[in-house]
Amino acid sequence: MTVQVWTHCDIATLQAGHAQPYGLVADAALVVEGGQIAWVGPRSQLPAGLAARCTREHDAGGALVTPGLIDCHTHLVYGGDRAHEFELRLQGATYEDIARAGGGISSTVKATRAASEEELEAQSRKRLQALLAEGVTTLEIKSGYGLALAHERKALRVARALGRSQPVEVRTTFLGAHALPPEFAGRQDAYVDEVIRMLPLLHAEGLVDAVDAFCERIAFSTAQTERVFQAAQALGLRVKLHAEQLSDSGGAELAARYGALSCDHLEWLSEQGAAAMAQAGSVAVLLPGAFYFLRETKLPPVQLLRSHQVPMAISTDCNPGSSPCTSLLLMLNMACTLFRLTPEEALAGVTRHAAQALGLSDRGEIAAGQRADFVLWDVAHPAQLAYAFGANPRLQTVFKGEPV
Ligand code: DI6
Ligand code: FE
Repeated sequence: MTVQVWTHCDIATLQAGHAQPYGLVADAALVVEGGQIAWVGPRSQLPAGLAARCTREHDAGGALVTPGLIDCHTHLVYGGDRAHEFELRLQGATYEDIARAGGGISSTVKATRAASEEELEAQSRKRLQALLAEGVTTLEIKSGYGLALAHERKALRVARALGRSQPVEVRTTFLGAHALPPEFAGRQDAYVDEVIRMLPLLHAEGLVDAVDAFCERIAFSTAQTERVFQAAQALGLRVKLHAEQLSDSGGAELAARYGALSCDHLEWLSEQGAAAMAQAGSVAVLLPGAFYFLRETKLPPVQLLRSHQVPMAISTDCNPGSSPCTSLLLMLNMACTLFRLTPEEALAGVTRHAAQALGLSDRGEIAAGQRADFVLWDVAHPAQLAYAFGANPRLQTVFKGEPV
């Protein structure tokens, strides 16, 4: 087996509990064997026996190395776009007005249903490639624009196919309870029954890694969300929730009771919600792109999350309605400028805490035993990744030990 070593680099390991900010190791060496990290530390301390076994040496040219970036909340697979609604909102309509008038998510449902699997994959691949160009090595993709068995299946199959054809690992989430499809107008509970019927069928086809719902006054109630969670639990699937984005519905407390991997958005999160998340070990996924694009003014309670020691992740929420964004680096910047995270918190939010939000313990840090997913950057200090916006200083991505 080839043993590879990278030298002439500084490494932001992001290891939890490391003595240095960002888990920084200066003048480091990184040894990779069989797609996994075998050793990381100061080059001067590289064991001679291990150095002798290295068959491939990479000069990183003074780059900064971080873990591969993880985008833990996306709706990347969809048809069409919603630029027209953007125009309407600029004329004064709100996101909720448009949703209530039958636009919003419903218009993307129409376009997604109309697209063939091939068309959907071609459109979605472009968005994925933009994320990969910035060093993303793992991402989550939700369904939720099909809202009928055949179309939810189509979207999830596209998500899986993208993961097979691109150097990235895709984790899929079934978001059948995203919006009410037109054929169920006025019959919300009947549609929740349908969601519960779809879930085991899609799961049996290997298309579902986790289950999500949109718990909101314009979407599904906590009681309806709970029925979806029970169906997930019966299949042994982990849950997550779009919670307290536009109002405080108590979704975070409900999700915590089901041991949710994460609660996402959270602008309206209450103190009880934060406490419940802390106790359940749920990650808070903050989505500055949606906050920015909808011109929200209510900030997520970052200080509350810190004081309850709830880990914070950051994601693009890539979707056509509230965050048509394919830049996770821009989200790093916005998490700092808009939400006042520190650059170190933001970087942990797209690495270690994003991995936790997906229930993945084998990535998100650079440490022995972790997957060898990492990125070489043309920056001198990790804070520069959050500081410069619109820049892309990526030099190279290494995915499962292979330079891509
Ligand atoms: N919250 C969001 O921000 C996205 N979905 C959700 O539940 C928006 C989806 C859309 O507008 O298409
Ligand atoms: Fe979302």
